[in-house]
Amino acid sequence: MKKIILILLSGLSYLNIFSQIDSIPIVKIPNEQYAIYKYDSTLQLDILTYQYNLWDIDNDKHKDEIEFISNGGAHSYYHLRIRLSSKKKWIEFPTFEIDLPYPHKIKNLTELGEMYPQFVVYDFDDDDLKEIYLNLYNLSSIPTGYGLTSKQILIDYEDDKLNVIDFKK
Ligand SMILES: [Ca+2]
Ligand SMILES: [Ca+2]
Repeated sequence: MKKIILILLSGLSYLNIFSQIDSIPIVKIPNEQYAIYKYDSTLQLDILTYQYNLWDIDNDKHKDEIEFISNGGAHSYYHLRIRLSSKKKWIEFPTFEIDLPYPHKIKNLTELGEMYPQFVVYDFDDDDLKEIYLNLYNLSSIPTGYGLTSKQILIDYEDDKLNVIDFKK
């Protein structure tokens, strides 16, 4: 009888532990107001995606869409894609990966060397148009095919297209 009571009690405390775990608040997603989950049929997972519709990169007075899509891994990193309002077509940058896809506001260029942000939208060349700066996370290699020599890059809209160039101070 004693044994049965003990088993019952331990069962109850087991349940109790679970109800406590249940009540622990889930860790908040950073920059939550820009985050959505999108189902990826290849990975068969809901994938965290950051959607920004805040800046006019192609200077047509309409905001452009900038997305960072998670790889779904334990340490998530996110690749970039952009849809300019003037083009209506997604431009994919599958090899441009960062792990902190949150826009970092800077007041001047020296902050880039002090804070090491990964994603900044700013007018870097004083032409009254904003460029996209990325400090790529890619661990082992610089993405090929763009003529890059650095992981600090600028995506600059010029001559009716997005140009990817090395970031130079
Ligand atoms: Ca635009
Ligand atoms: Ca500019």
